[in-house]
Formats: sequence, C-alpha cells, structure tokens
Amino acid sequence: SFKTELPKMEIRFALGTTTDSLATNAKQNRILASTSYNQTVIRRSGKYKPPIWEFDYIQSLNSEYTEERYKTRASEMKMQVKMMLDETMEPLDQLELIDNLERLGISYHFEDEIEQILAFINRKYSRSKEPKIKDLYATALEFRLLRQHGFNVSQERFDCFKNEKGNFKPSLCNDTKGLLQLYEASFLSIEGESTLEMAREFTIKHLEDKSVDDIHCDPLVHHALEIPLHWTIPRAEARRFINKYEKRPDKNPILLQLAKLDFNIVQATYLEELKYVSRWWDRTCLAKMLPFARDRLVECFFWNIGVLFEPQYGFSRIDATKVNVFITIMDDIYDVYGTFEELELFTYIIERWDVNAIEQLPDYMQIFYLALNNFVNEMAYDVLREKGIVIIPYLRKVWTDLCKAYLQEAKWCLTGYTPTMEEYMENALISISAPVILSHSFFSVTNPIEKEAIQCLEKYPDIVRWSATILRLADDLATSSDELERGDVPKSIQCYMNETGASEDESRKHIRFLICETWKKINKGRDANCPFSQTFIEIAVNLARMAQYMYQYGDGHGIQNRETKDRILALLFEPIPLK
Ligand code: LA6
Ligand code: MN
Ligand code: MN
Ligand code: MN
Ligand code: MN
Repeated sequence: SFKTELPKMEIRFALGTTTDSLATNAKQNRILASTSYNQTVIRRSGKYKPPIWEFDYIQSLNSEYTEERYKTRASEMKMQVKMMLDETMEPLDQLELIDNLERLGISYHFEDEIEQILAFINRKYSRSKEPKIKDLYATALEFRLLRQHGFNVSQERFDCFKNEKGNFKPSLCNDTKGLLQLYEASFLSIEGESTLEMAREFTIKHLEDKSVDDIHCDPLVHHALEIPLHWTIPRAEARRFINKYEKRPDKNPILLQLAKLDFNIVQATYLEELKYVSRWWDRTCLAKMLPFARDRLVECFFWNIGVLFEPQYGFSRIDATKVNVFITIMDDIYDVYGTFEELELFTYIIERWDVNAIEQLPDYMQIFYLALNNFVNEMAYDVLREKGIVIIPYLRKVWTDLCKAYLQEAKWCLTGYTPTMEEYMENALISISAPVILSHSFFSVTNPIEKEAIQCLEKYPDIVRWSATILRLADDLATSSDELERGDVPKSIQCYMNETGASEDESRKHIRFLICETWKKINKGRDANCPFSQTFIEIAVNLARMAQYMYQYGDGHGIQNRETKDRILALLFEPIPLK
C-alpha cells in the first residue's frame, strides 16, 4: 500500500507550518527538491489509462447539421409549435404538451409561452376552491410542472388521494400511469413535506412490485426507478425520450421531427466547441509534460453539456472545460504525484499568485502553473473587456481555497488521520472543486455582474454548498474504493464508518440518504439575499445532476467505463437518424 511506499524523506516543513515561513525556505527548497528527484522520491500512480478519444479522432469529426438549410427547417417547425401552444386549450393537453416539449429537449425555444400557460393554470387553480381534476396522473403532472417552474404549490393537493387513516388509497396501485407521475412529483419535495415523503415510499414500493411481477410492465417504470426525471440532465433525457416518444401511437410528428433536428443541430455546435478546445489542449502539451495526470479532455467537456446545454453558451462551455482540465490535473498532483514539500510550496505560490516565484517549483509544476495563470488572465481579460470588471482577485481566491483544501487532505493522508464526518465535509465541499467550477461559470454567464452577487458568491452561498455536497457525495460513492486502495485520504463513507461504527453498506446507504436530503434543500430554492440569475442557479443544480450521471455506474470521469463511453457517443458524437 501507499503507506509503505512513502518516501523516507525528512519532512522539511513541519505539518501546519504557516506559509510565511516558507518564503525564506523557498529557494533552499528548490535545491533540496531537485536533488531529491534523482534520489529517493517514489511517486504513486493513479493507474489511469490514456484517453480513449484522441486528438486526431476529435479533429476528424464533422456534422452536416451545421448547414443552414437545417436551421431554416427547424425555424419553420418552431413556428408551428408556437401555434400549437397557442391553440391548445384543455389544461391537461397543455400540461402534456409542455411536459413533452421539456422532455424532448426543445422547451428552451418556448420559455415565454410555457411560462404564460403555467401562470394561467396556476391562477385558475387558486381561484377555484374545489379542484376539478381528481385524477392522480393529472394532479401530479400539474404539481410537478408548476413546482419546476417556481410556482408555490402545496402538497395538500394530494390529500384527496388519501384514506381516513391518512395513507394513500390502496386502489391507486392499479393506476401505473398515476403512480409514475406521483413518483416523479415526489422528488420536488422540500424538507418536512410528509405527504410527498409518503408518496415517494408508496410509489417506489408499488412500482417496484409491478416491474418485478409484470414483464410487460412499461419500460418507463424501470428507467424512472433507476433515476427520477428531476435528477436527470436535460440532454440525456432528450436523447432517451425522443426514442420513446417515436414509438408512441399518439405522437405528434412535428414535435418529433423538431426534437430530432434540434438535437442534431445543437450537437453539431458542441462538436465545433470540442474541436476548438481540443486544439487548445493539444497546444498546451500538458498531457505530455504531466503524464501521471488524467488526460480527460472529452470527459471534461462532456460535464458541461450536462451543466449548460443551450447552444448560445459555447464560450462558457469552452472556458468551463479548461477549468475542469486544470482541476483534474491539479487533483492528481495533490492526490497522487506531488511530494508533500512540493505541495506546500505550490500552495504557497498559488496563494501569492506569484508568477515571478515559479522558478522555485519543480518543472512539472512550473508548466502547470503557467498554463493555469495564462488561462485565468485570459478569462479575466475577456470579462474586463465585455463587462468592465476585474475578476482576477476572485479567481485567485477560489483556486487558493481549492489548493488549501487539497493540502489539508494531503496532511490528513500523510498523518493517517481520519476526520469526523463534519470536519471532512467542511473541507470536502471545497476540495470537490464545485466552488471553482461555479465561480468561473458565474463570471462567464452573468451580465452585468453585480457587486452584491460577487459578495454572496465569495461566502460560498447555500446553492453552491448544496451543489458541492451532491458532487462530493456522488464522487465518493463512485471513486473512494480505488482511492482507498491507492492510499488516498478517507472519504465520506470511511469517515462515517469510523465515526459511527456503521458497516460499509450502511454507510453508503446513509450517503445516499444525505444526497436525497440535499435535493430537498435545493428544491426549497433561493436564498432571497443572493441576486443570482436563473441561469446561474440552473448551472449549480445541473452540476449536481451531472455528478449523479457521471458517477452512476462508477467513476465515469477517470475510469472511462463502457456506460460513459456510450453516453458520450450518444450525446456528443452520433446524430439521431431523421428517417
Ligand atoms: C474527480 O476526481 C475529479 F477529478 C474531480 C475534480 C471531480 C469533479 C470534476 C470535474 C467536473 P477524484 P477527489 C472536473 O475522484 O480526489 O480523484 O476530490 O476527486 O475525490
Ligand atoms: Mn423552463
Ligand atoms: Mn483525486
Ligand atoms: Mn483529491
Ligand atoms: Mn474521488
């Protein structure tokens, strides 16, 4: 194990040394560090494989859907759908149309129309005392769509489906369509909503029974039980639902054609972005110069089509991909490759953001630091030019916080310390890098950038913490077994086991419970004091969804498993046949 491989070197800086005392030692350290290379330093390996998507392959890809004629056809069909939205009158038809548009991934073209219809439905409901619809399916669909769009709807709408004992009526079990819709609605719950809590248990139990008993059971049930709609990234749902919708006898051919065409057009713009950022990545030569680190450009890009899928955000996706690349390498420097002395010195130099001091670093850190520095300066330059605000101090701060959190973990690792769950999480929310990811996204999608919003962001507001919590816990569930094996710091699962004496299974169950609880906080929504845009909030929420997607079948980011490969093919590289 790693412990026995630890280089037998004196720790030149005592644990907990303040970085100030490093200043005087820095020069000397450079000499010591370089001598130690040739001698005793045994470095760990992450045992990561080379990338499956190579530069030449990415550059060779082309999509015909960049052609203008496809855009023209899509615009025509968009007009037809607008008319459809205008002409549909029955509330249930309206709700189903909206649900289909959202699942098919094309609702972003009709935001205003959808908002208007839902506002109208919401007003009508609040005026009539006795709800007209007592159908479970319709009630649950309406409830979910209204909540998704931020309307204030009470869980009491489901009281009419309960019996005298306060339980859901057993007769509902035969209504698979209704159960499925109630199941999906229950994931919009906030803390303390016992009816929805009960609804989730009730529907899971009966839907599971159905999918076991009946092989002809709707495949939608199997899929929904695996991952609810509310936890799914929009592009994945679109790709999947287009196939399902196509098989429906009552499908609308215009919706279907538009959905396919739009998916392919948007995919073609992703491809251009990916080719661009892949040329940047190639030019940096970081993969060659830091061969111990994960080379995961495509995966890093893929995260961002989960986080922010709309075509107009290409520049954001490109910058966010670079951010992910830097995080991934830096994480490997701290977790795998760097010696403790190197890590302390690196953290010190990042904190000063002192490009003049990089000569003190070992070669692999010099090239990495300069690449990061260039990126931060370039992004700051764009923001200054476009939005007139200097963001370098904020970016420096988030990268420094990340390095300090990484260093804390390196310390725990070196001393063999297992933190309490609370200690661990406080640090792990930073070390999972969500604050770095979200801060950069904030600056790239927000315009104008308000001082108050920045001040909120600096304090790691709730929405950032919740997103980070889910990213961290999902990552731990998927990666901690390998991490432990290579001698990494104990992760949430191990901290909880150590603290409570729980078994690994119980601990994993607890972590999944914590994920559910965090979703309830996300659902509760905004902190009224933080003036964040809806776009930024959506990014934070989608980051949580994407984490559950990437880590659903193990470590989709580092290991390049079959499932992730297929998903990348389906969402990024393969157009949907139009027929
Ligand atoms: C996961 O690696 C990783 F690289 C991350 C930084 C998580 C999310 C990353 C994005 C979106 P690992 P650790 C780039 O499981 O060491 O090694 O924090 O992260 O558990
Ligand atoms: Mn919407
Ligand atoms: Mn790691
Ligand atoms: Mn790490
Ligand atoms: Mn991990």
